Amino acid sequence: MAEYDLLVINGLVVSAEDIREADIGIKGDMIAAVTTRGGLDNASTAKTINAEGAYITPGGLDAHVHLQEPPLFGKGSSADTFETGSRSAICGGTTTVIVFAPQQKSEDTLLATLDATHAKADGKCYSDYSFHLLVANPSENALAEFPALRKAGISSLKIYMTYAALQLNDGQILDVLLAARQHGITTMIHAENNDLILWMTAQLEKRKMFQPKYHATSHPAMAEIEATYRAICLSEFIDAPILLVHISSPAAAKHIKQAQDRGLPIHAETCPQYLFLTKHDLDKPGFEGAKCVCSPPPRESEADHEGIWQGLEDGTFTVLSSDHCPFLYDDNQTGKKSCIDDDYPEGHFKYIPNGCPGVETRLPLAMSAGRLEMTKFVEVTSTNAAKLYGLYPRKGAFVSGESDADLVIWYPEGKLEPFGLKNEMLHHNVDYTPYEGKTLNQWPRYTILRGRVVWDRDNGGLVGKAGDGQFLHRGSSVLKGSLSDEPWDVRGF
Ligand code: DUC
Ligand code: ZN
Ligand code: ZN
Repeated sequence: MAEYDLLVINGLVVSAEDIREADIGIKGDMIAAVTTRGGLDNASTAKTINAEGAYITPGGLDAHVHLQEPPLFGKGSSADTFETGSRSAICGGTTTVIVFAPQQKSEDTLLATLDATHAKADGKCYSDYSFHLLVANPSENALAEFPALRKAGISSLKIYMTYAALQLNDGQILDVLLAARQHGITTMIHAENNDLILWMTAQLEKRKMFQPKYHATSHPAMAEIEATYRAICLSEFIDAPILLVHISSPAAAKHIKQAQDRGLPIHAETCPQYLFLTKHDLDKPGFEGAKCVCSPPPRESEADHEGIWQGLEDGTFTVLSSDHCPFLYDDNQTGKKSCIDDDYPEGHFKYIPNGCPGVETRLPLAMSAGRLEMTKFVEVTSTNAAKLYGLYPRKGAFVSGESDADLVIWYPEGKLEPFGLKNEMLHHNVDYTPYEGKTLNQWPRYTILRGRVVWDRDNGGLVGKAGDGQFLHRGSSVLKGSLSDEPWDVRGF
């Protein structure tokens, strides 16, 4: 029997720390050896991929993905199932997705939500996967389930400061932060000021301004700035680590950086829509702008993009996730057009389902932009998410004997002709991409999931299968957590 199942030789192996000319030996699901170039020349193997001149990065870890969700943000429901969304992920180099398991406000339990989400995903996924619990009702019973969630391999949850169906008040946020701190859970926070959004929406309605572009007007940067700062204050008060999701505004990022510089456990996420889209994309002819409606919305201009890139470069942003939140465009029941009815024959921005697809395009867009150092690219698209969400070094790394053999092999520089992105090239179940026509010069040549080639762009494309993906039981974050080991105590104030 061969020593290795697969060798990947002659590549440039990139980790979050360095780039090395190295050869990789894979046995079963795992990385079994990483040697200097030529170090595996005499090894026996079932198969070899010669990656001459190509970067090899750890499989992408997309920690912000919505699949098979019921209506939460307006009337729309997810266009992607666990099957189609995870299929799209691997075709774009993402081997692990962490998907939301949404509790409804009417529900008093999180464990039932977790079970129901397992039932949707079981046996269906092309990529590995886990869940963040989305807590809409932090009742006593729900909070008491946190230890059981940890036992079930869940170490993160998301809460919202906006949306009627999901919003928690500040007292409820404190309850969640305290319980999360006690049980080593990371709290992800959607930070926008709900009242400011409602007030701006009323101003626009008075003036009969209903077009998709007014979604951006109704969600101004100030709503994000205020709520981000408030979330940081609440986190500091409890001494509980948080991750601020989908940050779009450089001014909000400044609050985050200041908090980080003070040593607080504040982590942050941004997304490609805040690097490649602006609010002008919501002002396309007719209803087309609805394709780019998401919250927070893309901001003003390239100066905002620049601020976000800088936040990635200087470490303000821990992760670059997709916030893949897929809705069909041309569908008036579950999609973007569900906001068109007799009252609003041309639609109303406040009823447009919030979200854009992007799980497949996240890595190619960031790679093609060529803006990040390769080590930084790996850090923010894979390694840091693995560290924060309790999957390191199984994911996000090439540690022999410890890491799963999840790899992306890119095209050697100059080997892929630049091309215009078309939705028909993608593998999601959505009838558009917000990045239609964008010129890309990179795409994964191969995606390898636990040692098996699942995407072979030049030879069959998608070669993985539904069911290849496994549920990942997650442990604790290894990034900065609570500053004190002592329990939070009211007598400390
Ligand atoms: N928040 C998300 O994280 N995704 C889609 C909509 C939203 O508000
Ligand atoms: Zn959100
Ligand atoms: Zn989201």
